[in-house]
Amino acid sequence: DAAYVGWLGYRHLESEELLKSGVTWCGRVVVAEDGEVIGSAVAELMNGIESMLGIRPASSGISDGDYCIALGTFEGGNELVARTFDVATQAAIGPEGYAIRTNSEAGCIAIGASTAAGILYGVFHFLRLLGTGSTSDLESLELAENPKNGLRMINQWDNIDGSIERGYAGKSIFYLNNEITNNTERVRDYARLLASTGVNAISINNVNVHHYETMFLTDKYLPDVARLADVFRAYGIKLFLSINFASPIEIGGLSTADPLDPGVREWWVAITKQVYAAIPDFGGFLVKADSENRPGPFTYDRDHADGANMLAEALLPHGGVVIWRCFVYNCKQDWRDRSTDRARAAYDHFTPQDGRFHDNVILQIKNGPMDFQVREPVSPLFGAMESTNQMIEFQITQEYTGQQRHLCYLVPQWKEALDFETYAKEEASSVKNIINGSAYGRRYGGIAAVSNIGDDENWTGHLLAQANLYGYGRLAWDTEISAEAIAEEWARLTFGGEERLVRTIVSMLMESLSIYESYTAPLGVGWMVNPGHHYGPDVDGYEYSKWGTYHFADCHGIGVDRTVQSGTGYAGQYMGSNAYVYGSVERCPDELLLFFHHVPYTHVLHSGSTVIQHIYDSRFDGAERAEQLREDWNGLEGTLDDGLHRQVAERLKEQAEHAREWRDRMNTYFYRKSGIADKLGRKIY
Ligand code: BDP
Repeated sequence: DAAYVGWLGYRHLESEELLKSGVTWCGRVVVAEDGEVIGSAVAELMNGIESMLGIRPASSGISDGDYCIALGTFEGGNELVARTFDVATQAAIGPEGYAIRTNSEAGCIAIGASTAAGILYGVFHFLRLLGTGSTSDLESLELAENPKNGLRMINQWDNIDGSIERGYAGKSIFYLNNEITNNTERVRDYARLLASTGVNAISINNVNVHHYETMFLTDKYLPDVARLADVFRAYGIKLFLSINFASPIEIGGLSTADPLDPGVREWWVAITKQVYAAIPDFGGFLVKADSENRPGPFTYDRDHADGANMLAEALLPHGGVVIWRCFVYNCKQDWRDRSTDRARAAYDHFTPQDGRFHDNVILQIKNGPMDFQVREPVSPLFGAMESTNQMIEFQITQEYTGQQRHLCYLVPQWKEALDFETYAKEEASSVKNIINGSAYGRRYGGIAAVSNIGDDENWTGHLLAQANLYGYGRLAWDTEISAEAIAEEWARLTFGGEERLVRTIVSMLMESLSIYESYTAPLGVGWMVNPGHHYGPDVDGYEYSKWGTYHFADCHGIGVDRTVQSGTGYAGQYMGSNAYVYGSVERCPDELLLFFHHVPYTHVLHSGSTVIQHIYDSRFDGAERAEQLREDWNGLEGTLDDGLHRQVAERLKEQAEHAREWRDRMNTYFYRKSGIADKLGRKIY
């Protein structure tokens, strides 16, 4: 099924020229090494070539003198590879990188790397070149790539009962009825999809670890976890587990989980050893502690460095890492004291501990200080801990961005976060330089993101939401590619190269985030969603609850004062001119105004419009543009598979309806609060 194979459908090539060149060069695959990952690479290459070019390549250990593709590690004994890449090229290729070069003299296209994983990524790159038609012939290929980030990770929020926390595409592909799946076929297909984009790590269970998942560390589940690790290993992907900080109590029979208690520490050492006995290349632990009712070191009056270091010591002898989440805040607070502003929490908790975390601890920080809203400023924690490994966490699953019922291509949002200048140093200190470790010379770093897949036939519920999964992996590999280039690659690979089709899909994707933002939460307001499930508008749903999420709308104005002078002081957590810009009502960019400032409805924006008029305009405009998305897609009928067309058309129809609901609920609310009419006299329901 076309939706199931996604961007790995390897559609038959349309360009005659490329087809001809492909048939010339791809008749034989020469590979001198074996091993699981190389095996995956070769299988993928053979299948991809067969499907795109219509020829099944021969495969052999040495060349027969005719044109071929030669694969191998530089030292792996493939003579064609060894002689195609000079010493300098070889030296420039890191552990997961690769080089691809057409060597006309030797009659081969060589894909060389220093490891098997590099070969796998090189093969996927080569197949992508063919599939996107971004090269017209294969005569003169010459390229080399290394990933920009060490860890390129996916976090599953799957539970052992088969449900997925914040999942919008069916049930888990990993679990069913408290058992780990036997359907490794589907897991393998997922591993292929991920590896093709460059992902190299996965945590397979929800960060909220409940009783059964706590037992993943025990004999009850460990053999099955190891089976999953086997599947991922063949695609260069390391397996991680989310752990329960209270495991020593829950499954160890101890009376405490105090990280400084010697018995607790020994328990972690022993259980970790057991995990490595089952999975020798196990990645490590992902931890959500002292957050949203999860246990953690605070119970014992210890801090997060104490907790993380205890686990780090258990993992160190095996080469594992602790990924410690910074999503730590008090979810039972009220707005009594300004210093309890939820936006401040991660920075306030973690910066004082800089330098105390062991070298194999990485702090995983959500892109924004709150929780994956459509618009948030970038977390001020990035760059603020010089002696600590940091990585960024994105949410591919569209919890607050339309739950895969609305189209919302998130790559532009992630890109903006990665490009954000922190001013932590004089130069090269944008978020991407912090998290890749280069700014402070840190050993570990990277990106993680919460997956958006389930057991729906098309993986992501909304077919076009596949672009977010694809885009995430590509961006994690290369933070420099543009969101648009990624969208185009994805569209070509998934739907073929028909120009109008590609253009339309790319432009729909590129518009979608701004459309969603404009009918839901313009000006950085956030949180006006239904509490609990987070879908659809609710004007005051979170306003009088204790989750720390407020908009403070009254009859005079709206927004949260986070300035140092009169507000929560959050704006002061930023460095350099960021603090100044965000702290100033005049300078703060319009799209974040209400995140940082409480202003009257009549406040005039940089755009020249007032806040209240912008609230109306953007909702009217957003709802109209959502309708336009639907029409654009409808105009594509007949240019792609009917079934695929229909499933997206249905979602876009629902989106257009719900966008109108957003418009009407929000506009009515603000009209009643403010008493100020729409300048254009449009009907507000
Ligand atoms: C929030 C989700 C919640 C997660 C939490 C987290 O609503 O389900 O458990 O984030 O990241 O976005 O831990």
